[in-house]
Amino acid sequence: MRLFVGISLPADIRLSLATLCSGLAGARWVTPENMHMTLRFIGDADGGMAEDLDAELSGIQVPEFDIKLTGIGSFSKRSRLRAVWAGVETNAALIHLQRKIEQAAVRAGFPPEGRKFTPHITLARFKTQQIDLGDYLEANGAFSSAPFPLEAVTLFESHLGHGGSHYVALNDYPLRGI
Ligand code: 3AM
Repeated sequence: MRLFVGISLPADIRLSLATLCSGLAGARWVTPENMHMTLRFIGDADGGMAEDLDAELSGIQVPEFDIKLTGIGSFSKRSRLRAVWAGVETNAALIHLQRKIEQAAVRAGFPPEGRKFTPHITLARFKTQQIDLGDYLEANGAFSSAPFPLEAVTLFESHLGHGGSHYVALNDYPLRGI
């Protein structure tokens, strides 16, 4: 199974993100039910490793905290636009939580993630070459959400399909006080 650890977003936040999902030619927009924040992509795991990961994630002790979405960013590869996303206001508690999840993944036997953590919520993916984001950023770049509590981390299974991926929550790990 193909796994990742992430955050489910409240319905009202997903609805406000959906207002950002138009006005870019060639975009494959993420549907509101698929919107999430990835904390750690895990990739393929067999049942035993998934169980070890589940046990490690259950042991994480981090207090609940608020996050706030702000701004629009993008990822490109070899100067080709790959994704447009909503950003997250700088948040030391979120970085701390992500480190704990990284440690849990490594303890469960997965290779360390080499890439820097850039918290984001993907809104659109692209396969085409030249896309000018200028008008879109002018219209949407000032986006921000109300702060909302991050109450749990979720282990997701990702199913790749012709119509796009869909994600199934396998388990939630509530944040709690220490
Ligand atoms: O949260 P986003 O949408 O940015 O692109 C995939 C998605 O990211 C990413 O993991 C999230 C859940 O599927 N992903 C897919 N394959 C990946 C890989 N090989 C990957 N991230 C890193 N390495």
